[in-house]
Amino acid sequence: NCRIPFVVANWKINKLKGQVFDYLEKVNQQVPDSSVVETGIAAQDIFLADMVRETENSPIHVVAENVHWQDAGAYTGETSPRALADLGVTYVLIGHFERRKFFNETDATVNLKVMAALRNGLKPIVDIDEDMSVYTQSMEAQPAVAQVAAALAGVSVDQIRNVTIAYEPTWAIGSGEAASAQQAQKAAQLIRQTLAQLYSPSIAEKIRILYGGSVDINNAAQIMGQADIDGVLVGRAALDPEQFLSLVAIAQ
Ligand code: G2H
Repeated sequence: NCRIPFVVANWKINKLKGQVFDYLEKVNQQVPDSSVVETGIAAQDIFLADMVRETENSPIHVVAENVHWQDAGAYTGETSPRALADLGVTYVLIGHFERRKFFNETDATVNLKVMAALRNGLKPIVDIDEDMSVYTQSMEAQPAVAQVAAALAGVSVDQIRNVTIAYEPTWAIGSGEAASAQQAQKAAQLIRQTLAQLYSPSIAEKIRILYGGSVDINNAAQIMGQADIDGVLVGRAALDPEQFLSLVAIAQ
């Protein structure tokens, strides 16, 4: 396929300032050009300005972990998509499972945030959970495909090429128990079929689908080897710069 692999580290809220600089210094010049593998690091807002500056001469993309749905206004404590784009942030995670679980993120707010990101030139990485009702009954991986349509409501054919989907089965997040490569592939295939219905098969072929949930250097090759999986969103294993570089090497 024509999709460029994409490896995204998600630091969540686990780094301190000194560690941010140290990590970037270690990985900045070690990642391949974005035409080979795209790389991104998602971090807390407080680090994004430093990260944009530090990665100026590196192919690494700076990724925000969340964004507000209004461009500006009286929304104390939120982060404006316009300000993120202005800062030089490229991508933004939207609707991560932890946002949905701990911060009342809903399909409706996810959709508002996706639209806000696209309107401001940020590229959303939209997280899709597992449909737990199916999983608990059958142990069959089944992405919450309704979340795909809900998240993308109003996203035009022109805009959809800037969207990445990340399938993250709830039970695999931070648990040390990743989906099997087959489960991940089946879920990604279902998501791609949903995208084909929403847009067209040829458009669906161009949209990247990542897998996330306990990815590490031992399971990444198998997972990324699947036909419909175009990369990984990695939490714990990507806290270490060497491991991040190993994951990027696996994606090549
Ligand atoms: C899932 C993932 C990164 P981890 O949240 O988004 O984290 O790799 O630690 O399961």
